[in-house]
Amino acid sequence: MATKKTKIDIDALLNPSNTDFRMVQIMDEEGKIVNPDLMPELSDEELVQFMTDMVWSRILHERSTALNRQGRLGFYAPTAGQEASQLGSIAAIEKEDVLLPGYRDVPQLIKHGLPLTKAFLWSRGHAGGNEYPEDLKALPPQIIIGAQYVQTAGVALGLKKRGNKNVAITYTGDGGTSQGDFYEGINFAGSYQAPAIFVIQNNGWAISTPRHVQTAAPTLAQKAVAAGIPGIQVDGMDILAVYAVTKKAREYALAGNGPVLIETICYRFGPHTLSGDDPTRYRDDAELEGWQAKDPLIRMRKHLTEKGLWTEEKENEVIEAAKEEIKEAVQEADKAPKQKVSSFLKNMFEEPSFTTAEQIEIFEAKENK
Ligand SMILES: Cc1ncc(C[n+]2csc(CCOP(=O)(O)OP(=O)(O)O)c2C)c(N)n1
Repeated sequence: MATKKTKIDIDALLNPSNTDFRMVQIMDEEGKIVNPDLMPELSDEELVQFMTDMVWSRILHERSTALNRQGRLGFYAPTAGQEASQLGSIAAIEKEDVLLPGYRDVPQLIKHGLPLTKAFLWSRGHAGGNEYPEDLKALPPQIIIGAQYVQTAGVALGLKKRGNKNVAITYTGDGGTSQGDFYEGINFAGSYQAPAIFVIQNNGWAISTPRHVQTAAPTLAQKAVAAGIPGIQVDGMDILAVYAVTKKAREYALAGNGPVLIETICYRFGPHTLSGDDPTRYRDDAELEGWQAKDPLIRMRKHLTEKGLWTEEKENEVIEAAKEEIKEAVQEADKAPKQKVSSFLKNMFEEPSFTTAEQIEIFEAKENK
């Protein structure tokens, strides 16, 4: 393991022989720029947009939690604590790039173009939540841990073969890196130099399994070595660092060098999902409080306030706009026609197989009674 005292250089880390897995950080917990050399070129408007996105996401998290408790939403996997990791990485991605999210990656999906109403329908298990706009380059969130890594290798190879100048990006958690699919995905993409960005959001826990029993490997980024691709660890509570690393990874992949594995060090403040998990049964308050002090919103707020780019009024405006947007999207979702079994079956294949066609016929006959 590299313990070099040299300055970190993201370009130097983007090398399949890289063995330096020190965490890349640009902005510390106080909002100070500690690595100015790594600071990406960003206008004031772009910096403000980062904060706006994170506040929007935190509100979406809070409202989703409340709506779930009221029985007005179904499945929800909390995102608080992971805003910098999620929104910093998606900000480095272009509209024509393909996103393959996991169940916790709904904010990225919405930023990539999924209407919020559809995200709510998906949460409710409504087939309409899986019917995507034609121009949205994304798959619905994957529930099978790690499966999206294999699919991403295939999508990225497809983009390369078609000569598209785009990447495929995917996300899994620390637990996901123990799955066979994780290794198969990064290995296959590496051997074909497929333009993929594989993000591991290491939030410390896979439900109740802590990171330290997930693997004996000191970092998850170093899993890239076996696949012959670069692996980089980044401070996942620092939106500037996540953005800078993902942007460079995208350029590296598009230059024909193949995939990159990025490990974002972050934390899930809430429960695993709202389907019965109680984190107080497996982790203590001190750990949570330690991570709350690293909150990505706090440090960005401090940074922007110091620069004269953010105020309490501005934040309140963003909060109110987000609440209004969510309220309207829920009302819209409420208007969706009642769920039909035949809709699910029709959503399965472009051309239904003989047996699926038969089932569609049976269910439609029942539904039309
Ligand atoms: C193949 C598979 N095995 C088990 C599960 C059940 N399961 C759902 S989430 C989860 C933990 C995943 O943890 P991690 O990859 O760290 O992601 P996080 O939820 O923390 O974002 C497990 C085991 C599943 N969905 N798929």
